Amino acid sequence: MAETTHLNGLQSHFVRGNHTLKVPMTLFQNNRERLIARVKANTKVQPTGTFIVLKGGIEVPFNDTDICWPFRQESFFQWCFGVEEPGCSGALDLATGASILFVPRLPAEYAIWEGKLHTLEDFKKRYQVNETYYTDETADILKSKQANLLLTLNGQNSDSGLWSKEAVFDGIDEFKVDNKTLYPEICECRVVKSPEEIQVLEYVIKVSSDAHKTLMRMVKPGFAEFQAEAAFMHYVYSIGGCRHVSYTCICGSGHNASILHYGHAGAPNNKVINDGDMCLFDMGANYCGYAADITCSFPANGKFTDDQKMIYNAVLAARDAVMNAAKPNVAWTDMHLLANKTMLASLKDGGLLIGDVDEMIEAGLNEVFQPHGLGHLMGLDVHDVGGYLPGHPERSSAPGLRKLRTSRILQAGMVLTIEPGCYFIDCLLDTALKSTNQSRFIVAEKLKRFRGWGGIRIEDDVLVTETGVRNLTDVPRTVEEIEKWIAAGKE
Ligand SMILES: [Mn+2]
Repeated sequence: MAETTHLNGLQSHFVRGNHTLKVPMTLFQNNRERLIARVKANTKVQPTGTFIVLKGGIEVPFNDTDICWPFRQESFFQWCFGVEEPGCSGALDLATGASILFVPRLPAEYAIWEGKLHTLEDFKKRYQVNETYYTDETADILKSKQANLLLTLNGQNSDSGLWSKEAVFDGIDEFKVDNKTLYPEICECRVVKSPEEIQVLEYVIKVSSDAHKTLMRMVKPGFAEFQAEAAFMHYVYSIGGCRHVSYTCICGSGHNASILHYGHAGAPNNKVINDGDMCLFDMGANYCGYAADITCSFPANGKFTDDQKMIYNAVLAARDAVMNAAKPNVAWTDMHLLANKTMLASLKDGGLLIGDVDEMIEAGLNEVFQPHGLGHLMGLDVHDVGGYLPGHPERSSAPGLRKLRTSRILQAGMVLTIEPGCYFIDCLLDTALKSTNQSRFIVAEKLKRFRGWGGIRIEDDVLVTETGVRNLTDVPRTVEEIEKWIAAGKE
């Protein structure tokens, strides 16, 4: 109680209520220490007089209006400082490890809209940094600390192609700036999760799993896709304190399950779910910046047909094969091919394909049925950084593999999604049937049954351990488990 008063109502951890996870600020302190140690060990930079400078996210207005999108902190800055407010920046003294947070100097009248303005001392205690100043003091403070080299962040995100926002401030031209060194090192740090980060990921993945399970029982023919989206968002916020989801909810049913990014503005989860539809729900909450990314595929009426079972089990076999084979020193590209081969072999057993599975891969048939990668790194960003960094395997040009968001060799501490899928996408099937090289594997008569059928994806979030992977996702996965779970909900 005394502490709360002393902190002026501010707390020194991230929490949303009495029942949500308390994330200690030591998580970010530990990240900063890991970064400083890595930059010192891996680069030729002289620590004395060198400061890492990071820019936090800023408010983004709706077009030309004075209303802003709900604020989401910039991920590199979040990783280092865990700061909730926009417009901040931070510096780390490479020689001493000291952390400095710069916050905007807000006019006194902002208290009318934002409530009592926090002091520099409040921010220092709230975020457990060594020093706090206003952003307009950045150059003076760094000069007073004899800074001569600033390491700023300039790098291209290998998923979006967009560039990070480099720190700039009035007076920066009085310093030497190196914007090349930092990016690969901080990305590399973000690839391997600390025990404290894993706790947050476990939490947000558990909340998201529970929301998916609740939805499986809620959905019935006649229910609309957007109601599933609404129920997920309500669950993760009210139960888990997750104000944001990590990406737009994908709530496809029937044919829509074959649209990889269904739920976008032009197709906003607005179909009514029919009896006989498969649902493909890809949804993940976000807590303290950390993402979950889970996909469940299940029959809307709770009972799989034989066709649904055949396709579902082909995808499940791919998922199980990867779950059992993934471990440190294994190449992610090999896991992708393992998943593809396992799935194609099952589709062959099911009578949809004929011929040799290795030849199917050579012909690129794997990308016809699964036109996306097996999975991706996950952390503060749902498609997390570090997928393609110097010193690691480059993107493959082979069908299927070229879609991967990373080709890395697995290492303990990575968190990834495993998300094989099988889809019946008209434009891809039309092209495949026209290609003699691909059509020779397809039983066209059997395929007709699956036109407009949709698709299946099974997506789990896993942690790479010393000996294998630990699945952090907790939802029913086999046909029997799903049918039992839904049936029990009806009783
Ligand atoms: Mn994913």
